[in-house]
Amino acid sequence: MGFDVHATDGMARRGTLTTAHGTVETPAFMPVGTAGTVKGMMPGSVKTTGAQIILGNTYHLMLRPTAERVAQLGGLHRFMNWHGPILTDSGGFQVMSLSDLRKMSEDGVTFKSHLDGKRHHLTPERSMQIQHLLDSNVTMCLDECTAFPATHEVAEKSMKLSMRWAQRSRDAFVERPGYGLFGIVQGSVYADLRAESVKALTDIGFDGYAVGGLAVGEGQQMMFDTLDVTTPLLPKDRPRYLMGVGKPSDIIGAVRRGIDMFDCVMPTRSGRTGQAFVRRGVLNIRNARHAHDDRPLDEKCGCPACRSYSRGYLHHLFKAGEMLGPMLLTWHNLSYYQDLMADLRRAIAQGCFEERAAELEAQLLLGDI
Ligand code: PRF
Ligand code: ZN
Repeated sequence: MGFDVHATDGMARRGTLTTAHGTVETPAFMPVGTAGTVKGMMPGSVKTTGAQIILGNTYHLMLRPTAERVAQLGGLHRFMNWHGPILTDSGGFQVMSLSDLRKMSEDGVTFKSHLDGKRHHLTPERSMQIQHLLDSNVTMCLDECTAFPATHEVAEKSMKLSMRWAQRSRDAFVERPGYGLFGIVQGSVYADLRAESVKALTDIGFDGYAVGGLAVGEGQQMMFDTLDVTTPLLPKDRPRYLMGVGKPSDIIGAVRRGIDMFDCVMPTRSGRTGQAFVRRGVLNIRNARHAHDDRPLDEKCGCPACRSYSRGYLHHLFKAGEMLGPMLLTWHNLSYYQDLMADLRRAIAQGCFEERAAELEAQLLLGDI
């Protein structure tokens, strides 16, 4: 797997990630396709928004339809008809947030499926095997996302377990051209633990480095402060991925601090409930003030929801419980996120990142009219 940095502006980087299924321009946003689908979107439509890579989940796919079934049906790309790059999360984070009766041990995590209550055991080795069966281009190490808040002692123990699992993940990962394995930095909000985690991972050596354990309730300022003591320690020639982030302002602030990749359910999940991201912030299309509004969601957006439909119509779809409403808002929100990333990439390439970032941040604070 290749990664080239084409331009830098301050700490912000403009790069290209090369995989067996195509290239990804960074900074990049990965739409979440948890269960083998970006909810409410056909893969061709996801591509139309500008997405070049999507995220899949070990946890969901191992439970249903199982990794072996996906492999038998030609791998995740063919199974879901997305032929571009795919990154998969390793499962640990989703086990902690979704499953019942979790039990951590040195070996791995035992849990009961949220679907049928069946017991499963996930180890670093099994997570590598599952992501291999899925044919994931970017495999993530199995880690433990330390809950927030955590004492220094608890965060240290948790980070050290994740580092031992990172070594086991590295040992079990089957290398292939155009495929890669990312390590995940943990250590909660403690600078010394983050530094120790970076050292442990860079000693092992990975194709990319994720920052995990953030966006778990610490707030934007503490997340930025933690990035400030983490990204400067990461190798400059490898991609950096901030897991599960975030709001548009989180993304702008993290790109400013040297992050190259993001994923978040926010544009898809909030689209399904009627929340739309627009240049001046967020709006809820279910609000009565939109009922008689003939304007598009966002004048500056070229997506189908904005090109062909009024806010009044989208409001009607949500009030009537029509499935086209969530579909159109998902399409719009993903387009918005991809437009934002393209805007940031252009600004970095042109050497005007700070000016553009400040403009975008100011616009977000205006509020929708
Ligand atoms: N680890 C993994 N996946 C994640 C996280 C993590 O820490 C987060 C934290 N925001 C989101 N997704 N493996
Ligand atoms: Zn739109």
